[in-house]
Amino acid sequence: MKELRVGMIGYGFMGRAHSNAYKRLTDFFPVNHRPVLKAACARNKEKAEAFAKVWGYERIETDWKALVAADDIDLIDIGSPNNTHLEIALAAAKAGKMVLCEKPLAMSVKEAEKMVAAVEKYKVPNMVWFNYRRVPAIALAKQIIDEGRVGRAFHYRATYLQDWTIAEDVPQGGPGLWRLDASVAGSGVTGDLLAHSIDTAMWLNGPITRVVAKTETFVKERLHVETRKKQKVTIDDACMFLAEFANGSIGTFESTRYARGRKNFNTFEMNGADGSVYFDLEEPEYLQYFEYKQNQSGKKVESHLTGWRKIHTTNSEHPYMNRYWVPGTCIGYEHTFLNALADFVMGIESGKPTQPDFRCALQTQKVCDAVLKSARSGKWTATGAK
Ligand code: SOE
Repeated sequence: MKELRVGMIGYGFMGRAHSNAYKRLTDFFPVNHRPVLKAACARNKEKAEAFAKVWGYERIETDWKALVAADDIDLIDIGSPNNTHLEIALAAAKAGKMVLCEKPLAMSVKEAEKMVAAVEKYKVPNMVWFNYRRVPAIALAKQIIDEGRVGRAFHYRATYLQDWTIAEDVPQGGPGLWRLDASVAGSGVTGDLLAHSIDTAMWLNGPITRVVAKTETFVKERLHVETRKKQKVTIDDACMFLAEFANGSIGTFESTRYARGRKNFNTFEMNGADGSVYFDLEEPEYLQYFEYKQNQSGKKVESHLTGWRKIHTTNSEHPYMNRYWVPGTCIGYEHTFLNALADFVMGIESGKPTQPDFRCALQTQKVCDAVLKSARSGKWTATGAK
Protein backbone atom coordinates (compact mmCIF):
# COMPACT_ATOMS: atom_id res chain seq x y z
CA MET A 1 0.00 0.00 0.00
CA LYS A 2 1.29 3.42 -0.95
CA GLU A 3 0.40 6.39 1.21
CA LEU A 4 -1.63 9.23 -0.29
CA ARG A 5 -0.90 12.09 2.07
CA VAL A 6 -3.75 14.57 2.02
CA GLY A 7 -3.64 18.31 2.69
CA MET A 8 -7.20 19.57 3.03
CA ILE A 9 -7.98 23.26 2.58
CA GLY A 10 -11.36 24.26 4.00
CA TYR A 11 -13.37 22.91 6.89
CA GLY A 12 -16.97 23.49 5.82
CA PHE A 13 -19.57 21.19 4.31
CA MET A 14 -17.21 20.04 1.54
CA GLY A 15 -14.20 19.71 3.84
CA ARG A 16 -16.26 17.21 5.81
CA ALA A 17 -17.66 15.39 2.77
CA HIS A 18 -14.20 14.98 1.24
CA SER A 19 -12.54 13.99 4.53
CA ASN A 20 -15.11 11.27 5.03
CA ALA A 21 -14.23 9.88 1.60
CA TYR A 22 -10.49 9.76 2.37
CA LYS A 23 -11.16 8.01 5.65
CA ARG A 24 -13.33 5.27 4.18
CA LEU A 25 -11.66 4.66 0.81
CA THR A 26 -9.70 1.52 1.61
CA ASP A 27 -12.56 0.08 3.69
CA PHE A 28 -14.65 -0.27 0.55
CA PHE A 29 -12.43 -0.16 -2.55
CA PRO A 30 -9.53 -2.47 -3.47
CA VAL A 31 -7.03 0.27 -4.25
CA ASN A 32 -3.29 0.35 -3.67
CA HIS A 33 -3.22 3.81 -2.11
CA ARG A 34 -4.19 4.51 1.48
CA PRO A 35 -5.15 8.13 2.19
CA VAL A 36 -3.44 9.59 5.23
CA LEU A 37 -5.07 12.71 6.67
CA LYS A 38 -1.87 14.71 7.14
CA ALA A 39 -2.93 18.32 7.53
CA ALA A 40 -6.05 20.45 7.59
CA CYS A 41 -5.66 24.07 6.64
CA ALA A 42 -7.78 27.12 7.47
CA ARG A 43 -6.98 30.74 8.27
CA ASN A 44 -8.71 30.48 11.62
CA LYS A 45 -6.47 28.41 13.94
CA GLU A 46 -9.22 27.37 16.37
CA LYS A 47 -11.51 26.25 13.57
CA ALA A 48 -8.69 24.36 11.86
CA GLU A 49 -7.81 22.63 15.13
CA ALA A 50 -11.41 21.69 15.87
CA PHE A 51 -11.85 20.30 12.36
CA ALA A 52 -8.54 18.40 12.50
CA LYS A 53 -9.51 16.87 15.84
CA VAL A 54 -12.90 15.63 14.66
CA TRP A 55 -11.67 14.17 11.40
CA GLY A 56 -8.30 12.93 12.61
CA TYR A 57 -5.85 15.13 10.69
CA GLU A 58 -2.34 14.85 12.10
CA ARG A 59 -1.66 18.58 12.13
CA ILE A 60 -2.97 21.92 10.99
CA GLU A 61 -1.70 24.78 8.86
CA THR A 62 -3.10 28.29 8.85
CA ASP A 63 -1.37 29.33 5.61
CA TRP A 64 -2.23 27.32 2.51
CA LYS A 65 1.15 28.25 1.00
CA ALA A 66 2.91 26.32 3.78
CA LEU A 67 0.63 23.35 3.13
CA VAL A 68 1.34 23.40 -0.60
CA ALA A 69 5.08 23.62 0.07
CA ALA A 70 5.13 20.80 2.63
CA ASP A 71 7.16 17.71 1.70
CA ASP A 72 4.83 15.35 3.48
CA ILE A 73 1.80 16.19 1.30
CA ASP A 74 1.00 14.39 -1.99
CA LEU A 75 -2.47 15.73 -2.68
CA ILE A 76 -4.02 19.15 -2.14
CA ASP A 77 -7.78 19.19 -1.77
CA ILE A 78 -9.32 22.61 -2.41
CA GLY A 79 -12.54 22.75 -0.41
CA SER A 80 -12.34 26.47 0.31
CA PRO A 81 -14.54 29.20 -1.28
CA ASN A 82 -14.49 29.66 -5.04
CA ASN A 83 -12.32 32.81 -5.09
CA THR A 84 -9.42 30.82 -3.59
CA HIS A 85 -9.39 27.99 -6.13
CA LEU A 86 -7.21 29.62 -8.79
CA GLU A 87 -4.24 30.67 -6.70
CA ILE A 88 -4.11 27.46 -4.69
CA ALA A 89 -4.45 25.21 -7.74
CA LEU A 90 -1.66 27.02 -9.61
CA ALA A 91 0.70 26.78 -6.64
CA ALA A 92 -0.20 23.16 -5.90
CA ALA A 93 0.36 22.09 -9.51
CA LYS A 94 3.70 23.91 -9.59
CA ALA A 95 4.70 22.10 -6.40
CA GLY A 96 3.93 18.80 -8.15
CA LYS A 97 0.96 17.91 -5.96
CA MET A 98 -2.15 16.15 -7.14
CA VAL A 99 -5.08 18.59 -7.04
CA LEU A 100 -8.68 17.81 -6.25
CA CYS A 101 -10.93 20.85 -6.44
CA GLU A 102 -14.49 21.43 -5.29
CA LYS A 103 -16.92 22.69 -7.93
CA PRO A 104 -17.30 25.07 -9.62
CA LEU A 105 -13.71 24.85 -10.82
CA ALA A 106 -13.25 28.62 -10.91
CA MET A 107 -14.86 32.05 -10.84
CA SER A 108 -14.63 32.37 -14.64
CA VAL A 109 -13.45 30.69 -17.83
CA LYS A 110 -10.31 32.81 -17.75
CA GLU A 111 -9.38 31.44 -14.34
CA ALA A 112 -10.35 27.89 -15.27
CA GLU A 113 -8.11 28.04 -18.36
CA LYS A 114 -5.13 28.99 -16.21
CA MET A 115 -5.87 26.10 -13.88
CA VAL A 116 -6.07 23.63 -16.76
CA ALA A 117 -2.80 24.97 -18.19
CA ALA A 118 -1.08 24.54 -14.82
CA VAL A 119 -2.16 20.95 -14.10
CA GLU A 120 -1.32 19.98 -17.68
CA LYS A 121 2.07 21.75 -17.65
CA TYR A 122 3.14 20.05 -14.41
CA LYS A 123 1.36 16.81 -15.33
CA VAL A 124 -0.32 16.40 -11.96
CA PRO A 125 -3.39 14.18 -11.57
CA ASN A 126 -6.48 16.33 -11.03
CA MET A 127 -10.21 16.07 -10.62
CA VAL A 128 -13.21 18.28 -9.85
CA TRP A 129 -15.65 16.95 -7.26
CA PHE A 130 -18.78 16.75 -9.41
CA ASN A 131 -20.06 14.12 -7.02
CA TYR A 132 -23.49 13.53 -8.53
CA ARG A 133 -21.98 11.60 -11.43
CA ARG A 134 -21.19 9.01 -8.79
CA VAL A 135 -24.77 8.43 -7.66
CA PRO A 136 -25.28 4.81 -8.79
CA ALA A 137 -28.64 5.64 -10.41
CA ILE A 138 -27.05 8.47 -12.45
CA ALA A 139 -24.13 6.25 -13.44
CA LEU A 140 -26.73 3.67 -14.50
CA ALA A 141 -28.43 6.32 -16.66
CA LYS A 142 -25.07 6.89 -18.33
CA GLN A 143 -24.70 3.15 -18.94
CA ILE A 144 -28.22 2.88 -20.39
CA ILE A 145 -27.63 5.87 -22.70
CA ASP A 146 -24.22 4.56 -23.81
CA GLU A 147 -25.80 1.18 -24.56
CA GLY A 148 -28.02 3.00 -27.06
CA ARG A 149 -31.25 2.27 -25.19
CA VAL A 150 -32.49 5.87 -25.25
CA GLY A 151 -31.66 6.21 -28.92
CA ARG A 152 -31.66 9.49 -30.77
CA ALA A 153 -31.90 12.19 -28.10
CA PHE A 154 -34.65 14.82 -28.36
CA HIS A 155 -35.02 16.43 -24.95
CA TYR A 156 -32.99 17.00 -21.80
CA ARG A 157 -34.70 18.62 -18.82
CA ALA A 158 -32.92 19.52 -15.58
CA THR A 159 -34.00 21.24 -12.39
CA TYR A 160 -31.99 22.10 -9.32
CA LEU A 161 -34.13 23.76 -6.67
CA GLN A 162 -33.49 24.89 -3.10
CA ASP A 163 -35.22 27.32 -0.73
CA TRP A 164 -32.68 28.43 1.87
CA THR A 165 -32.22 32.07 0.83
CA ILE A 166 -35.84 33.21 0.69
CA ALA A 167 -35.73 35.13 4.00
CA GLU A 168 -34.48 38.66 3.46
CA ASP A 169 -32.52 38.59 6.71
CA VAL A 170 -30.18 35.79 5.58
CA PRO A 171 -26.89 37.72 5.39
CA GLN A 172 -24.20 37.41 2.75
CA GLY A 173 -20.54 36.62 3.38
CA GLY A 174 -18.81 34.40 5.94
CA PRO A 175 -18.89 30.61 6.41
CA GLY A 176 -21.42 28.93 4.10
CA LEU A 177 -23.00 32.26 3.25
CA TRP A 178 -20.13 33.32 1.00
CA ARG A 179 -22.26 31.60 -1.64
CA LEU A 180 -24.41 34.76 -1.63
CA ASP A 181 -21.44 37.07 -2.18
CA ALA A 182 -20.55 37.29 -5.87
CA SER A 183 -17.02 38.54 -5.14
CA VAL A 184 -16.31 35.21 -3.41
CA ALA A 185 -18.62 32.80 -5.24
CA GLY A 186 -18.36 34.20 -8.78
CA SER A 187 -22.07 33.66 -9.36
CA GLY A 188 -25.15 32.40 -7.56
CA VAL A 189 -27.14 29.35 -8.53
CA THR A 190 -25.43 29.17 -11.92
CA GLY A 191 -22.04 28.18 -10.52
CA ASP A 192 -23.30 26.55 -7.35
CA LEU A 193 -26.18 24.40 -8.60
CA LEU A 194 -26.46 24.56 -12.37
CA ALA A 195 -22.79 23.61 -12.68
CA HIS A 196 -23.83 20.21 -11.29
CA SER A 197 -26.76 19.95 -13.72
CA ILE A 198 -24.59 21.00 -16.66
CA ASP A 199 -21.83 18.54 -15.76
CA THR A 200 -24.34 15.70 -15.53
CA ALA A 201 -26.10 16.78 -18.74
CA MET A 202 -22.94 16.93 -20.82
CA TRP A 203 -21.74 13.64 -19.39
CA LEU A 204 -24.99 11.98 -20.43
CA ASN A 205 -25.91 13.87 -23.58
CA GLY A 206 -22.72 15.45 -24.93
CA PRO A 207 -21.64 19.06 -25.43
CA ILE A 208 -23.96 22.07 -25.07
CA THR A 209 -23.28 24.44 -27.95
CA ARG A 210 -25.61 27.44 -27.39
CA VAL A 211 -27.72 28.85 -24.56
CA VAL A 212 -30.19 31.61 -23.89
CA ALA A 213 -30.80 32.49 -20.25
CA LYS A 214 -32.79 34.53 -17.78
CA THR A 215 -31.55 35.22 -14.26
CA GLU A 216 -33.23 37.02 -11.37
CA THR A 217 -32.09 38.42 -8.05
CA PHE A 218 -35.13 38.56 -5.77
CA VAL A 219 -33.55 40.08 -2.67
CA LYS A 220 -31.63 43.12 -3.79
CA GLU A 221 -29.69 43.95 -0.60
CA ARG A 222 -28.42 41.84 2.27
CA LEU A 223 -26.37 42.53 5.35
CA HIS A 224 -22.74 41.55 4.76
CA VAL A 225 -21.34 39.50 7.63
CA GLU A 226 -17.85 40.96 7.31
CA THR A 227 -18.58 44.67 6.69
CA ARG A 228 -21.75 44.65 8.89
CA LYS A 229 -23.35 46.86 6.22
CA LYS A 230 -26.27 46.26 3.90
CA GLN A 231 -24.79 45.60 0.48
CA LYS A 232 -26.17 45.08 -2.97
CA VAL A 233 -26.68 41.41 -3.86
CA THR A 234 -25.08 40.65 -7.20
CA ILE A 235 -25.49 36.90 -7.42
CA ASP A 236 -28.22 35.24 -9.47
CA ASP A 237 -30.86 33.87 -7.08
CA ALA A 238 -32.55 32.00 -9.91
CA CYS A 239 -31.49 31.06 -13.42
CA MET A 240 -33.31 29.38 -16.26
CA PHE A 241 -31.86 28.63 -19.64
CA LEU A 242 -32.58 26.88 -22.90
CA ALA A 243 -29.81 24.86 -24.47
CA GLU A 244 -28.88 23.29 -27.74
CA PHE A 245 -26.75 20.16 -27.64
CA ALA A 246 -24.25 19.17 -30.34
CA ASN A 247 -26.27 16.00 -31.03
CA GLY A 248 -29.30 18.06 -32.14
CA SER A 249 -31.34 17.65 -28.95
CA ILE A 250 -32.63 20.61 -26.95
CA GLY A 251 -32.68 21.19 -23.21
CA THR A 252 -34.19 23.26 -20.43
CA PHE A 253 -32.41 23.98 -17.17
CA GLU A 254 -33.96 25.63 -14.13
CA SER A 255 -32.35 26.50 -10.83
CA THR A 256 -33.34 28.61 -7.85
CA ARG A 257 -32.90 29.00 -4.12
CA TYR A 258 -36.50 30.30 -3.87
CA ALA A 259 -38.54 27.14 -4.45
CA ARG A 260 -40.31 26.89 -1.10
CA GLY A 261 -40.14 23.33 0.21
CA ARG A 262 -37.42 22.22 -2.20
CA LYS A 263 -34.22 21.52 -0.24
CA ASN A 264 -31.89 19.94 -2.77
CA PHE A 265 -34.23 18.98 -5.60
CA ASN A 266 -31.87 17.84 -8.32
CA THR A 267 -33.67 16.10 -11.18
CA PHE A 268 -33.20 15.35 -14.84
CA GLU A 269 -35.08 13.61 -17.59
CA MET A 270 -33.83 12.67 -21.02
CA ASN A 271 -36.18 11.59 -23.81
CA GLY A 272 -34.98 9.76 -26.89
CA ALA A 273 -36.56 7.86 -29.75
CA ASP A 274 -36.18 4.50 -28.04
CA GLY A 275 -36.58 5.36 -24.37
CA SER A 276 -36.35 7.86 -21.55
CA VAL A 277 -34.56 8.10 -18.22
CA TYR A 278 -35.60 10.13 -15.19
CA PHE A 279 -33.77 10.80 -11.93
CA ASP A 280 -34.73 12.67 -8.76
CA LEU A 281 -32.19 13.11 -5.95
CA GLU A 282 -34.99 12.98 -3.38
CA GLU A 283 -35.28 9.28 -4.29
CA PRO A 284 -31.59 8.78 -5.00
CA GLU A 285 -31.53 5.01 -5.23
CA TYR A 286 -34.07 4.94 -8.07
CA LEU A 287 -33.57 5.41 -11.78
CA GLN A 288 -36.76 5.51 -13.81
CA TYR A 289 -36.49 4.08 -17.29
CA PHE A 290 -39.03 3.89 -20.08
CA GLU A 291 -38.21 1.38 -22.78
CA TYR A 292 -39.90 1.59 -26.15
CA LYS A 293 -39.87 -2.13 -26.83
CA GLN A 294 -39.22 -4.06 -30.01
CA ASN A 295 -41.34 -7.09 -30.87
CA GLN A 296 -39.81 -10.28 -32.26
CA SER A 297 -39.71 -8.93 -35.80
CA GLY A 298 -37.77 -5.91 -34.61
CA LYS A 299 -40.71 -3.48 -34.85
CA LYS A 300 -41.15 -0.95 -32.07
CA VAL A 301 -44.45 -1.41 -30.26
CA GLU A 302 -46.26 -0.36 -27.12
CA SER A 303 -48.58 -2.78 -25.34
CA HIS A 304 -50.81 -2.96 -22.30
CA LEU A 305 -47.64 -3.72 -20.30
CA THR A 306 -45.67 -0.73 -21.50
CA GLY A 307 -44.73 1.71 -18.76
CA TRP A 308 -42.03 3.37 -16.75
CA ARG A 309 -39.79 1.04 -14.79
CA LYS A 310 -38.50 2.18 -11.41
CA ILE A 311 -35.12 0.52 -11.02
CA HIS A 312 -33.90 0.21 -7.44
CA THR A 313 -30.19 0.59 -8.15
CA THR A 314 -28.98 -1.50 -5.23
CA ASN A 315 -27.94 -4.74 -6.95
CA SER A 316 -24.31 -5.68 -7.31
CA GLU A 317 -24.77 -5.28 -11.11
CA HIS A 318 -25.42 -1.58 -10.60
CA PRO A 319 -22.57 0.93 -10.71
CA TYR A 320 -20.49 0.98 -7.48
CA MET A 321 -22.93 -1.23 -5.60
CA ASN A 322 -20.74 -4.34 -5.53
CA ARG A 323 -18.46 -2.40 -3.16
CA TYR A 324 -21.14 -1.99 -0.49
CA TRP A 325 -23.88 -4.03 1.11
CA VAL A 326 -26.31 -6.78 0.06
CA PRO A 327 -28.90 -6.14 -2.71
CA GLY A 328 -31.77 -3.94 -1.62
CA THR A 329 -29.75 -1.93 0.88
CA CYS A 330 -28.97 1.70 0.09
CA ILE A 331 -25.96 3.95 0.19
CA GLY A 332 -26.09 7.71 0.81
CA TYR A 333 -24.98 11.16 -0.26
CA GLU A 334 -21.56 10.75 1.36
CA HIS A 335 -20.83 7.69 -0.78
CA THR A 336 -20.94 9.79 -3.95
CA PHE A 337 -17.71 11.42 -2.75
CA LEU A 338 -16.25 8.08 -1.79
CA ASN A 339 -17.08 6.70 -5.26
CA ALA A 340 -15.52 9.78 -6.88
CA LEU A 341 -12.34 9.39 -4.87
CA ALA A 342 -12.17 5.68 -5.69
CA ASP A 343 -12.46 6.51 -9.40
CA PHE A 344 -9.72 9.11 -9.04
CA VAL A 345 -7.34 6.74 -7.26
CA MET A 346 -8.07 3.91 -9.70
CA GLY A 347 -7.35 6.43 -12.47
CA ILE A 348 -3.91 7.11 -11.01
CA GLU A 349 -3.24 3.41 -10.64
CA SER A 350 -4.37 2.46 -14.12
CA GLY A 351 -2.80 5.50 -15.80
CA LYS A 352 -6.21 6.35 -17.32
CA PRO A 353 -7.17 9.71 -15.80
CA THR A 354 -10.60 9.90 -14.26
CA GLN A 355 -13.20 12.36 -15.41
CA PRO A 356 -14.18 15.08 -14.77
CA ASP A 357 -10.65 16.45 -14.70
CA PHE A 358 -9.95 20.20 -14.87
CA ARG A 359 -10.10 20.22 -18.67
CA CYS A 360 -13.52 18.60 -18.62
CA ALA A 361 -14.75 20.99 -15.91
CA LEU A 362 -13.52 23.91 -18.01
CA GLN A 363 -16.23 23.03 -20.50
CA THR A 364 -18.87 23.27 -17.75
CA GLN A 365 -17.38 26.62 -16.76
CA LYS A 366 -17.74 27.76 -20.39
CA VAL A 367 -21.42 26.90 -20.34
CA CYS A 368 -21.90 28.72 -17.00
CA ASP A 369 -20.14 31.82 -18.35
CA ALA A 370 -22.21 31.69 -21.56
CA VAL A 371 -25.39 31.40 -19.46
CA LEU A 372 -24.51 34.49 -17.41
CA LYS A 373 -23.45 36.39 -20.52
CA SER A 374 -26.71 35.51 -22.24
CA ALA A 375 -28.72 36.59 -19.20
CA ARG A 376 -27.07 40.01 -19.48
CA SER A 377 -27.51 40.38 -23.23
CA GLY A 378 -30.79 38.51 -23.66
CA LYS A 379 -29.27 36.79 -26.68
CA TRP A 380 -28.42 33.24 -27.67
CA THR A 381 -24.76 32.73 -26.75
CA ALA A 382 -22.28 30.16 -28.05
CA THR A 383 -20.34 28.07 -25.53
CA GLY A 384 -17.45 27.39 -27.87
CA ALA A 385 -18.24 23.66 -28.04
CA LYS A 386 -19.07 22.02 -31.36
C1 SOE B 1 -25.48 24.71 -1.87
O1 SOE B 1 -26.48 24.79 -0.94
C2 SOE B 1 -24.92 23.30 -1.97
O2 SOE B 1 -24.31 22.95 -0.76
C3 SOE B 1 -23.92 23.23 -3.11
O3 SOE B 1 -22.80 24.04 -2.88
C4 SOE B 1 -23.52 21.77 -3.35
O4 SOE B 1 -22.63 21.67 -4.43
C5 SOE B 1 -24.80 20.99 -3.62
O5 SOE B 1 -24.51 19.67 -3.92
C6 SOE B 1 -25.71 21.06 -2.43
O6 SOE B 1 -26.01 22.42 -2.22
